[in-house]
Amino acid sequence: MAVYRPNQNARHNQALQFAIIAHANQVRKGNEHIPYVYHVIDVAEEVIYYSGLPIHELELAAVIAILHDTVEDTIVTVDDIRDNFGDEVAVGVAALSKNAAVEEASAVSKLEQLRESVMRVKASPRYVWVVKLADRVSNLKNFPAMWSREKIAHYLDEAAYIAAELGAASEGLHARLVHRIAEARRMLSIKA
Ligand SMILES: [Mn+2]
Repeated sequence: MAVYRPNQNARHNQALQFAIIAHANQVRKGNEHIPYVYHVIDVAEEVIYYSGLPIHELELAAVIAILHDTVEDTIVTVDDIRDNFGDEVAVGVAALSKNAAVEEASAVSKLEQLRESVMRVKASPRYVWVVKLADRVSNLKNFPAMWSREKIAHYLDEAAYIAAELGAASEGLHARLVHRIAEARRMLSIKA
């Protein structure tokens, strides 16, 4: 069976350099000592180690993982991604970026925003689903210090919804996510 070797993959390395530059001035929420790009590398590693995708889809998923927050969080546009990485990657990153129009319509509740974002991922190939699962696995590793118990509990409910809706794309990442949710809920109940 072919093994995915990121260090020998030109597009993977190009994506890393692109993300490092795009997120250069950004730090993790609630932990300003951690450069933001650490998160997207973690998401790509979750995809590579646990998604179980065949190698071609795995390469696409890893590249999309590395770039998944560039459009939402930086000045990079979907057209920039398309010019540098092609249409499949651009469409994947677009599906994983918050829809600004939906977000700005204040009538749209957080729950509807989540449903809309999961729906967009569901309409995409499964190599996009696995990035959404891996993103949430990564985000459950540490919570920003300023988050309240209620906020964390709500975030875990959202994660459970994502696991239920998208888990079919990867047994490995579904298991990772379900495990993280259970662990975090247990920690929350201990802190109470
Ligand atoms: Mn992310």
